[in-house]
Amino acid sequence: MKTHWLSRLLRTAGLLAFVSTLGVEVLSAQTTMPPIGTPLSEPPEARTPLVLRAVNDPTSGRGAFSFEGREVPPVIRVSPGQKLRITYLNRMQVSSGEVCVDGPCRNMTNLHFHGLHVSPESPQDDVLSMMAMPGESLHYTVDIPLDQPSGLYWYHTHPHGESYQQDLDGMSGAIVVEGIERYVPRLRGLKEQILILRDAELHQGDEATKRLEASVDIPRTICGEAPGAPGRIFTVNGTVRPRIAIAPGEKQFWRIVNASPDLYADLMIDSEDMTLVALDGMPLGYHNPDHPTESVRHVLLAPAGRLEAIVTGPAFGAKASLRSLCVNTGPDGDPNPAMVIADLDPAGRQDTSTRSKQSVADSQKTIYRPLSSHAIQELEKHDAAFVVNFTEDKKGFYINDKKYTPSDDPMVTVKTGNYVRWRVVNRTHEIHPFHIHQVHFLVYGKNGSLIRDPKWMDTVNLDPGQSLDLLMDFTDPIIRGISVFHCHLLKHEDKGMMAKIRFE
Ligand SMILES: [Cu+2]
Repeated sequence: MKTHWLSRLLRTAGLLAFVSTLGVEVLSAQTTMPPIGTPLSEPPEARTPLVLRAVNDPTSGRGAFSFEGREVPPVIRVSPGQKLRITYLNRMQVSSGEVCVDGPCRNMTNLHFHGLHVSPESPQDDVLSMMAMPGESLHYTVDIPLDQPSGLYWYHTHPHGESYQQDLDGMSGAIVVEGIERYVPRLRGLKEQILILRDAELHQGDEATKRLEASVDIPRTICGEAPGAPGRIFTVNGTVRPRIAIAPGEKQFWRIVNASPDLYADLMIDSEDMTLVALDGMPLGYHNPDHPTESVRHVLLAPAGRLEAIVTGPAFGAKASLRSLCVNTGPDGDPNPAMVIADLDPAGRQDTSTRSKQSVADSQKTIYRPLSSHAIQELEKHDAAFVVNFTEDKKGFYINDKKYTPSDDPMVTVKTGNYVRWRVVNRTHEIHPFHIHQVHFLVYGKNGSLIRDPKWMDTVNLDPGQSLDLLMDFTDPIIRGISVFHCHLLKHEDKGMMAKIRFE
């Protein structure tokens, strides 16, 4: 987990190599991180078509997305039924200064559109055959279906063996599929805040780390069973602990993506419950038209998870923060302490220009896909059609005793057109988030018992020893071809906790 000394050495070496090849791609150096308490910055927005570059930051050597000349990944806004066109240029260095699981990173890259119900074949959400080496380019044309649930999705790179480092470096961004106001009309006119959680690395023993830990109020006592000191804290849109302007009593629509490769966020606002509107991009109302919102105290967001909720500004003088509670990652896990993520600022100045965004999707028909409890009961009568076992040992991470390699055949073949029951079992001593590309699933059973309030997700956490029963939505005939499911702790994915699935 900790940055290896070799990594730092190679990073420096890579930087020198890059300096000697300057002129290939002109870059502006990434500015240093803004101080604590800086107002939340809003990422730039992009609409299709767009050009995204993968580059190495000239100062740190880290991988980064460059958009319109700045190293700030855009929020991509699309409407259901649109084609998302992205030209993705790999302008990273040939020799990397960073270390991936099998040695120096090769700086190969591609894009995954996490949560979108689109084809896994080129030129769409294909992370297997689409791969750009430095100097190469990829051209994505992704058909967003008309019935894509309106909500928050995200894009990130997905080259097997290098996903972790690129994601940790911040090669990710949010995607908004517009039209969620159709499910919850009172969202219209609310100020929207998009919060992208990424990581700042801690290096134990140095003064800067002590200051960073103190600045986000990490308790001195160890939480959970994982040994050692924490290796990360969260940033929001690139800042440690920003202030978010929200007037007393004001309602805002917060859309939060956990883009960290391995930190969990158990999110809570200390002054109030949040009104949950969507999880993992799926509006609650999409399957449950009678209950489009739900009051929640805290929500666990595994790496890759998203939460969309209405938040109310605290009274003047009241202190309120968005914080993550301690997550017990298990005895073999990594420390995931409680920390403050952002402060709510009732006196903050607001930019009112971003309120009430109108989109084509507002006038589209609202699609509902309720699944009756009778239908669910019928599906529950059958045994699981497929069982995913997560295991690990000192040599690697496995699904059903198999360590992934790119030349693998699919581990499982499914016929599209049906809901199918799967079971996922965690046979390790640490937590793992299960994710499958292109598909949402209903998490309806835990350790053999029914969950009272099942939720549709695309990434779900499993505690050590736990089994979850999932109703996989394989009904969409668009999803044909070979795709993957994996642990979304990306270091585990890089080390083999992934498998292929063939959709027929
Ligand atoms: Cu894992």
